[in-house]
Amino acid sequence: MAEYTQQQLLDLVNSSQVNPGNDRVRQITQRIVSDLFRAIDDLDIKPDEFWAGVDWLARLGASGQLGLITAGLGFDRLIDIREEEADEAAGRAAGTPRAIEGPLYIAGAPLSDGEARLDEDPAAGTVLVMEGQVRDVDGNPVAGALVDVWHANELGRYSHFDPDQADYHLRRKIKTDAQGRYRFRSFIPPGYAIPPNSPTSELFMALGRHGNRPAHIHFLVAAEGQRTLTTQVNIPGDTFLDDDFAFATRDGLVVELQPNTPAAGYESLGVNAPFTRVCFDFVVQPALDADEARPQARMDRATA
Ligand code: MBD
Ligand code: FE
Repeated sequence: MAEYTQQQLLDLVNSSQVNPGNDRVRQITQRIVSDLFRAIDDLDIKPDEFWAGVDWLARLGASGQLGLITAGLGFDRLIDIREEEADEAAGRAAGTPRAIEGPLYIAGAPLSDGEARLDEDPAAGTVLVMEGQVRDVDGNPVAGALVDVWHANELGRYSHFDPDQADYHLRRKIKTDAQGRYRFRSFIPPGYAIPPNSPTSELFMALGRHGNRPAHIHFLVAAEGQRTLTTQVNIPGDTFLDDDFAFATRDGLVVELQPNTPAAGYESLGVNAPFTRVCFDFVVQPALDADEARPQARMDRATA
C-alpha cells in the first residue's frame, strides 16, 4: 500500500494536495524536487553526503551568508543577464549596465542634498571624489534622483556586517540637484574577500575557488518614473577585475581615475589638497510600472 519506486514517490510528492495552495510555488517546487531526485540518483549521492549537504545548508542559513552563495554560484548575475535579454527582446532602451546588488546593502542611509562625505576623519586611503549626473535615456538630467551609495572600509568590510564600524559608515543617499548632479567624497576602497572559516568559505575551498571581489562601489539610483538602477563601478587595475568571485564586473563600469585633481571647488567636502577624481554619469530607463520605480532593495521587494 505504501511501497514506492523512485518515480512513484516523486509523483506522489509532486501531486499531493488537499487545497489549491499557490500554483507558482507548486510549479517551482515540483521542478526543483524533480531535478534533485534525478541528481541524487544520477550521481549516486550517498546518505552521508546528503545529510552533510543538509547540515551545510542549515549552517549557511544560520550564518546569514545565503546571499554570498547565490552571488558566488552565479545566480545574481544570471538574473541580470535575463533582465537584459528581456529588455533587448522588448526593444527597451538600455541605461547604465546593471551590476548585482550583492548581499550587503542596508536601507535607510542618511540623506543629503547634492553632495555627501561618506568617510570620517582621520581620512583613510586615497581621497576620492566621485561626481556626475543622473540622466534619462533621452539625455535629460534627472533632478531629485536618489543616489544610494555604499562601499567597504579600508579592511574590505561593510558597516552593519562588521561590529567595528558605526551604523551607516560608508553608506549615504544623495539627492541630485536641479541639473541632475551628485557628488561625494570618500576613499578608494580595497577589494572584498569572503569571511574565512564560514559555510561560504567551506564550499569555496571544496570547489577549489577563491572568494575575492575586485575593488568596487555600489549604487542604487532611484527616481520618480524611472526604473531603479542597481549597479557598481570598479576601480581600474585590480587583479580580480576579470576574476570576480561574484561574476559581477562589466565593461563600461570600470571608471577612470583622475589623480592630482586640484582641490579648488571641493572645499565643502573638506578637500584641501589634490585628490583623485572620478566622473561617472548614470543613465536610468523609464519605468513601465510603479514596481520598477520602487527604490527598495531586492530583499525588500521580495518580501514586501
Ligand atoms: C560584496 O561586497 C559584494 O559586492 C558581493 C556582490 C558579494 C559579496 C560581497
Ligand atoms: Fe560589495
